[in-house]
Amino acid sequence: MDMVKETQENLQDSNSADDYGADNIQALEGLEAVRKRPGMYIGSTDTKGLHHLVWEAVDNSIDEHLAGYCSHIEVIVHADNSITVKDNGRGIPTGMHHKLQKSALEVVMTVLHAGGKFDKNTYKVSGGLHGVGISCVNALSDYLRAEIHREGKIFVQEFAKGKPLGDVRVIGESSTTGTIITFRPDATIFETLIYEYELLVRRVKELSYLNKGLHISMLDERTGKAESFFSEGGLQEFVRYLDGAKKPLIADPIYVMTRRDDVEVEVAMIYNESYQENIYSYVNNIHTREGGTHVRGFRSALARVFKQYGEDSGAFKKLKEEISGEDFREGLTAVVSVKVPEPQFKGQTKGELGNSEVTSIVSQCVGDVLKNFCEENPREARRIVDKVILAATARHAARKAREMVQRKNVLAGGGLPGKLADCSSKDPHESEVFLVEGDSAGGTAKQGRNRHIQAILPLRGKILNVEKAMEHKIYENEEIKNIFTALGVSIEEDDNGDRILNINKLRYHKVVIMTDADVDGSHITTLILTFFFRYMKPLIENGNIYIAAPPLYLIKKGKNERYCWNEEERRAATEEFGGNNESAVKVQRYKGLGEMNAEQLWETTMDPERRMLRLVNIDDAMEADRVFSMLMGDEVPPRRQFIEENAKYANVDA
Ligand code: 0RA
Repeated sequence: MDMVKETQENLQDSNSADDYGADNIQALEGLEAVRKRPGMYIGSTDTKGLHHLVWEAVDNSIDEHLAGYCSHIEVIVHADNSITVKDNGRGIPTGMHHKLQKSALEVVMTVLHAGGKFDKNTYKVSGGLHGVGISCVNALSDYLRAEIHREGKIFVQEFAKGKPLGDVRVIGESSTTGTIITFRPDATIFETLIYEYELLVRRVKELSYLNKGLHISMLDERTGKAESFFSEGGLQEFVRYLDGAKKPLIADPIYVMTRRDDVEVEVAMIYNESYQENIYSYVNNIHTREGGTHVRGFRSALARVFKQYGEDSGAFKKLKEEISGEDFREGLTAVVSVKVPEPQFKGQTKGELGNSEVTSIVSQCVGDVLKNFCEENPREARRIVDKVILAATARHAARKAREMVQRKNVLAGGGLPGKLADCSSKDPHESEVFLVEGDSAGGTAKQGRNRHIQAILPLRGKILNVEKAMEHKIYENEEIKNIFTALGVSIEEDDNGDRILNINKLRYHKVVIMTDADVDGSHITTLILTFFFRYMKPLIENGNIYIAAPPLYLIKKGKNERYCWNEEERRAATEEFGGNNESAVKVQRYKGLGEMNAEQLWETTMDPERRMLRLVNIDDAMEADRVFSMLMGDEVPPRRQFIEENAKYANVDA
């Protein structure tokens, strides 16, 4: 809170409305460039790019919140899929920009990268795809309206494809301040114009945890759905939410909120009784999938402080095995969020923070708080180091089990699992393996497949409950061993004793999970995804894991036949085939893969030319992991609530 106040004072004496002038605006570039190569600015023109427009607009309002001037943001999806983002900040300045002979508002809206730089105390994102500015949204919208409440007036300016339709005009008086941006994405640019409510809500909720004290609400006028979010505890509430129903090892999250140099560090962490490590990291509110220097600093503080405590308290006398960094992270759920003035993003997907100065800053800040925690909570600290000892012991047991399984496999000729129907190609680039629920659907898939490039591995029933199982048990499980050997991946250890997945010999670049399109099937998908999330994360990160999408309906009338994947398609097909005689149309509802014959399964679900596959990203897997823990966890109330909620949906769609 101190930080916000300080920011406000700075702003008031250095950045009054009058101050905001030509000097602060640089980098002139035409919006035509954005329309010509939209992908360069917003990543893509598919659904992801479409949603990116919303985040670009919301980011501006969040910057205003970070500067200390905005407490409420509202996102509205209108019936025609246009979007309004509204905030109660200071309002974009509307005064004349002398050098450019335009209003500041028009400059912000029509000049690339002009929006930022007015305030050195906020954390703008320069790298990556974020922070390209509201002018990009304008360029890619066939209509945009900016309404500003400021200085007692309401100002409006409208645009089409980035070009002003007129000057800023005053349309009335106002007793508040704020910015209301409404835009309609350009149909000639985007492949789809349909906004996904769930996707928007997921990020809005995340943003509310990452920016405590900020109210963000969502309204979908297409359906009337509305939700609003507000987090008082910020990351402390976020880790509790992420931890779901797992049994906590300590009563409250350990919480760090400090600022060193220009870097703001916020961390919340909790230990639970599971064996999993979940660290989520953010830089300037952007999720850093691959971590980076902030996560490195966090990990080093964790190992340093608890190692010291384990030694000083005598707990490590029990220790028979050498200890590794990851032993300190078993059962840990943490969120590491930093705000950095000039972040550098690295890595293939720019999902890794590169700023080297951040490592020691985070390490120091977190280290100080952890030392304090140990001094003030010796019993909880002891529980944590005892768990570290267990983790080291279990890791050694798991290594033995793994080595044993691998040795046995070598002795048995190192062959592939008997249940695997392999493909004839040996080129992983073109090869795919389908993990199919049940032997009977496996049989159908075997008949239907393209045997040159498609392999089938049937999985029996529910694979091992990975939540409860100790790791060494995992390697003794038949189905899981089959997955490891069929895929050709193995778990090894690096120089620090930390486990790494060796994927050099991955035999298929596409791994497709294929289950029934019913509630059971979706549970099994969750289970398998959770397994991949926990034991084969690099495959998810590399984009190797897919989910098959079998159709839900077959609509028939006479010779006309059409597969449908959702209600909308079903309605359209029924109308199209039936005209005013819809009763002549036959609707067949598919629930199981077993209801299709080999040819149907091929043409709807397996044929690379016609099928739909959903690429699994790490967020899907994260969510699967959370849902799974909730279903399998020991604590009953959230699980019951979850099942009841989902049973409702199950009935509706049956
Ligand atoms: C430039 C300067 C000032 C505020 C903003 C931009 C601003 C931009 C957006 C975009 C969405 N919401 C926004 N709210 C504010 C500060 C001008 C002043 O000193 O009053």
